Amino acid sequence: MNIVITSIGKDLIEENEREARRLRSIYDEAGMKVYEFLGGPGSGKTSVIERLLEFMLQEYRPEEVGYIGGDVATSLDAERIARYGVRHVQINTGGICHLEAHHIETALMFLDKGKGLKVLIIENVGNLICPFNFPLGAHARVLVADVTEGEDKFVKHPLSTRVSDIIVINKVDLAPVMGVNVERMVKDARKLNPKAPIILASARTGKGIRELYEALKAAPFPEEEEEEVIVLR
Ligand SMILES: Nc1nc2c(ncn2[C@@H]2O[C@H](COP(=O)(O)OP(=O)(O)OP(=O)(O)O)[C@@H](O)[C@H]2O)c(=O)[nH]1
Ligand SMILES: [Mg+2]
Repeated sequence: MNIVITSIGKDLIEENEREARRLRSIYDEAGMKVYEFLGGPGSGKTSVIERLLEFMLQEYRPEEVGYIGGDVATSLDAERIARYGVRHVQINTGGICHLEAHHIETALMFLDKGKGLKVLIIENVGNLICPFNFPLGAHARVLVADVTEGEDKFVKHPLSTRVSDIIVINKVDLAPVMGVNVERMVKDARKLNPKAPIILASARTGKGIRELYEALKAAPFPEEEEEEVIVLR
């Protein structure tokens, strides 16, 4: 038997979506590009961001780049990012498994209301489920999955795969040791999300990071058109 649960706190989600739309207009008015990184715990989100910063900082001054990190506890990720000299703030969510739009609004206060920022990177709490239901108004949502999580991650998390604008399959340097069929992962992701660029990457070797940076520059991506429903009476 397979029990399927089809609804989660609709009010909460709708309220967050309203707030996320408001955030998007704040970003746009400020002329700031916002990229959100999501994925399971330890998939390599911070490591990919660190590598990405090496490219970004060839184009932007450190004070033009901001980072907001979400984690249940510690400021370890923000401390890693601080080494790059960019503006940073860590949000500790306590027991909550995702960031919400109003958290970002608060965090922006600590980044001088986002003044002077050209790029803002948000790293969500390591979780492959909840964060995907709570958009933060970003111009691109980047799913970072990795080869050690198991080949079946995309099919087991179809919503996460569908709503992402860019899909990174990280740690490909470990694919041979793990005996993982990366092609199968690409095929599964492609079936669920026909549009998103799928990037094979390794934050360890630097593979795919330039490609990711180029893909981010193309954001924002056209919204998925709502399917028109015609009711015949
Ligand atoms: N071999 C290899 N290791 C990697 C790669 N990317 C990240 N790692 C390692 O994976 C571990 C987790 O990386 P993080 O960047 O902290 O992962 P994260 O997704 O930010 O983790 P949370 O924020 O805790 O969810 C670290 O030990 C990294 O050094 C990669 O491409 N290849
Ligand atoms: Mg991290």
